Amino acid sequence: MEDIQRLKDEIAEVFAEIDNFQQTQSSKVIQRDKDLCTGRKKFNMDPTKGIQYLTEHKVLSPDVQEIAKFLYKGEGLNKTAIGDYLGQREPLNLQVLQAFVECHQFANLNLVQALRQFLWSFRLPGEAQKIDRMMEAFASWYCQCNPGVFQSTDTCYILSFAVIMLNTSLHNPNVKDKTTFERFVSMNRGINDGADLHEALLRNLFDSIKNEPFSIPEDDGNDLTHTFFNPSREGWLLKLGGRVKTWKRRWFILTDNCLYYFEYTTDKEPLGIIPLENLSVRKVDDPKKPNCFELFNANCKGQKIKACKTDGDGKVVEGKHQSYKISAASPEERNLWIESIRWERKTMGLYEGIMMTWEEMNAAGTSITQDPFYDLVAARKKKIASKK
Ligand code: 4IP
Repeated sequence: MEDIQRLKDEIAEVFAEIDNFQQTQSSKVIQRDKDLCTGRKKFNMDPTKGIQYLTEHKVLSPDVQEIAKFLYKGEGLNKTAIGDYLGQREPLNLQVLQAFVECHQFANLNLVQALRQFLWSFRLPGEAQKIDRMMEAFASWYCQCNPGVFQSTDTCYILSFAVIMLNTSLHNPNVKDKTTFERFVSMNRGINDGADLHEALLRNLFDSIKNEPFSIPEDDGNDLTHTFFNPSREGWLLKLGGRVKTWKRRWFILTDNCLYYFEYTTDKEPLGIIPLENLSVRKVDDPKKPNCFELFNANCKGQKIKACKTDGDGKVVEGKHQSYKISAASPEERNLWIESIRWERKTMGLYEGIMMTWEEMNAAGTSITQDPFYDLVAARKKKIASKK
């Protein structure tokens, strides 16, 4: 009898241990899920801090390949944040960029198919140097996966830009003069280390873009904190009211093709949001304030501009402006704002944004332009020309 009781006790003990073990295991899983969720949120607000958090909490190994795979999978990650992380110049980020590019399988894909894959996996940042690094990494990996297609990485790099520009030309309704196949061919003369690429190859790429534009990853856009991270320009400006013409000092942030204004720099919620789509910007004079510029809708004069603002009770309402008159502290600042707004309009998403055609680039010659894409491609063309 005693033996049986002892056996029963032992069995009960083992069950209790199993129970305990299962509980610990499941609470570990729950904790890990929580950490992963927090890490993703942090990443979307500040990618570097997010990765740091995930590795510190052992959800992610600090290994370059693991980080790259995590970004490539991209579950729950904002594609703008991924682009931002990959574009940074720190040694770790550069290594992750390389490993991230190598997660893509480009073998036996034509350049357009590879670009579709690549440009879908993150959102290209607006800064020229970052785009340059990413496109360079792309071109070199494409060439490694497809040896013999191009004479050099530079050829692949230039053709990738040409294809992105072609996409703009064929699918952006604002571009009236659509690039023909003949023009596409002449745009790409001599880029294969002095020689021409096969017309059949160019035809293939041309038709592919014509039949289907690039898809641009859209972020949910709900996360305003992230939107204001890394703006194109920010600063104090004076804004004239819509119906009641009072000048208000507001903190302006230009990002993601929108102009936001706040009462204080530290405010999380803006007082107003002006989407720049369809708007133009120009210098104007005002009898009361110096250095003014104006946002207006050139196509629908006299109509209200689509914008939103918070009213006195904090409710979001439609804006009432037919134009936004804004005054800067100096003529230099005004010019910088005008240029930045124009540039923001142009580079929105890059794909829509490269408005300058190849002919315009060539016509601009060596003169300094406002267009960083011009400089990127021009530098490569020069490099190729010097090899001849
Ligand atoms: C207000 O004047 C402010 O100038 C508001 O600017 C402006 O809204 C209002 O325009 C204008 O009536 P008072 O404060 O003197 O009443 P802010 O929101 O920056 O405070 P906007 O649309 O410019 O934000 P209307 O159009 O809402 O009247």
